[in-house]
Amino acid sequence: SIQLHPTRMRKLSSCNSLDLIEPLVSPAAAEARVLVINTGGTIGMTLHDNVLAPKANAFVQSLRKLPIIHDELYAQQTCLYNYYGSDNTLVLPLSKDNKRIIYTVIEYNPLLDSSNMTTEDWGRIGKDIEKNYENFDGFVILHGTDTMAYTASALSFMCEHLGKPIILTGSQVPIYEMRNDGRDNLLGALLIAGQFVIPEVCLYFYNKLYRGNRVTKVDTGSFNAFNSPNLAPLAIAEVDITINWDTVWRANTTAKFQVSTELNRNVGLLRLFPGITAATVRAFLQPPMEGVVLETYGSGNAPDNRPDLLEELKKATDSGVIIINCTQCLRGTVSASYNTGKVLMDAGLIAGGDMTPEAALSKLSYVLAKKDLDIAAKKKMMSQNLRGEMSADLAGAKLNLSDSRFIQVIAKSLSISCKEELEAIRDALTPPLACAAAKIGDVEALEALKEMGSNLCLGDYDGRTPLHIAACEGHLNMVQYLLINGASVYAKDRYGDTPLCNAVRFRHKDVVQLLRKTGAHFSRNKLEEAGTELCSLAASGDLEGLEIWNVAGADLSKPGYDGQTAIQVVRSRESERNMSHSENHGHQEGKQLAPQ
Ligand code: ASN
Repeated sequence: SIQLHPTRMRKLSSCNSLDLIEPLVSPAAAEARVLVINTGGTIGMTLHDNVLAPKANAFVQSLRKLPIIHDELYAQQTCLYNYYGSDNTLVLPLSKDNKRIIYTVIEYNPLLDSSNMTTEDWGRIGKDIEKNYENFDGFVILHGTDTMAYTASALSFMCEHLGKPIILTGSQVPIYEMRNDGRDNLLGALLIAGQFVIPEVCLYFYNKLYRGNRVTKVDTGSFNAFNSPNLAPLAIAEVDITINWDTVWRANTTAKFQVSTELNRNVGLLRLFPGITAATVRAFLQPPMEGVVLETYGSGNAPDNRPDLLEELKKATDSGVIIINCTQCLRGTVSASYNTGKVLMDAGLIAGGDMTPEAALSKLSYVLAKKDLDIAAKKKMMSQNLRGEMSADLAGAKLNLSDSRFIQVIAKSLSISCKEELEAIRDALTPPLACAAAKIGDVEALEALKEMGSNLCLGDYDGRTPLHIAACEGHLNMVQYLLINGASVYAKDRYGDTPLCNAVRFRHKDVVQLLRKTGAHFSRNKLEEAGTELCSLAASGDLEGLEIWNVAGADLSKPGYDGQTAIQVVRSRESERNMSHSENHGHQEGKQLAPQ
């Protein structure tokens, strides 16, 4: 039999194509939802007068006809259009991991060649994600390649406390052409956004997933158009999709997701070149300029025999302009190795580490817009690593797996010595060990596992993460520890349960509150289903149960399957109780039920 979410199953009765249902739909295929925001770019362009320009209202229709991108039979069988109330919701064929990715496409008007993108457009994308955050597991932004690295960088800063994947992609050749890279890019982005909780703004192109604020466009004519010179890809999609979990950026707060659309536009990029005049530099640094990325030579160098030039830079930083020193080289970092670099530090520039100019510029724009910070705080923020946009100065503090006694002992007993095998053992062993530590609330043990280089967000064989376990057990400080060490509130176990579901089930109100504060929420389906569960709690007079659901975000006035709400059930129970009370001449005490 087909197994759909019960809500959609029920709605099948209102669907005409009921007779189409056959056991073709894989049983127990979990569904994930992805929102696709189409902003434009080559992927949806056609030729007009021999040049490419965006074509409106054509994209979804053409996707619908591509069987690798849309499974029409499944859509019919499961009444997809009926349920989502629009025909811009499509579904991928079943993934290798038995997942169905349902995606809804919204199209901007006008669609833009990305050369036309502005900071307002970034804000619009951010707001749309924020508005739809709770209804989707991940987001795919279709975007032109020309300024995609800027948008990806900007969104990475604007999206504060992000817990779900946001993946930008596009193509070099329109999806309407026979040979194109758009189909593969879209498909890869959807599969990753729907199946992996990578809480980052990413860019997916030519089989690779990159951190969005690390990329730059390097090729106008190759399908392999992007490069992330200073950070290895987060994932590679070849025969399998391999996620490099050690590189994935992890949450370190218990704050809720929000998008900051305030951006300061008085920023600029200035590239040094031999013979640049002081007048050029002075003109560039005039008010209203507030922040500049200076693209310097090599490891952050500038002429040290040009006092006129250095004087202009110093005057500007003294008057409060923030100047970031980034290298013109594609790869590498600025460092204090030469006198020609030191003179820039003396002139008040801030080292930009290995940030791309795109990342440095959008970070300036984001930081300078923070009205509640003074200039010193803004400068400090600019030199800090906010979203993985720059490499931390490890100063020899690299984790060394072979230092770990525990893994060494196991490796020895299994006659294993090479690094890859050691890592494989670590990865196989630590998720269940971390879960065991979470079960008994042993934060120290988790700390030790973390020091071993283990990722505390990985799930065990059932996809249950330490956060799930700690939520079940009600270990509040353990939950707190995990959240600030990268655990995801959106992790789902094999039964589709999140830590929030677990905390509600085992009635740990304080844990529910903390998870909610961090942005945890029930899925739309779960909230729709909740009515019946709430009514049954109400019918058994379980007020504590009702309260915990309420704290978790459920709506107590949501009707159950028979149209009654939990509140109505409580009331009718109460009046029944009163009646039997008076029938029994007030001699019998009923169960405590009256809501306070
Ligand atoms: N000009 C196009 C754009 O950025 C280039 C592309 O998408 N490949 O919108």
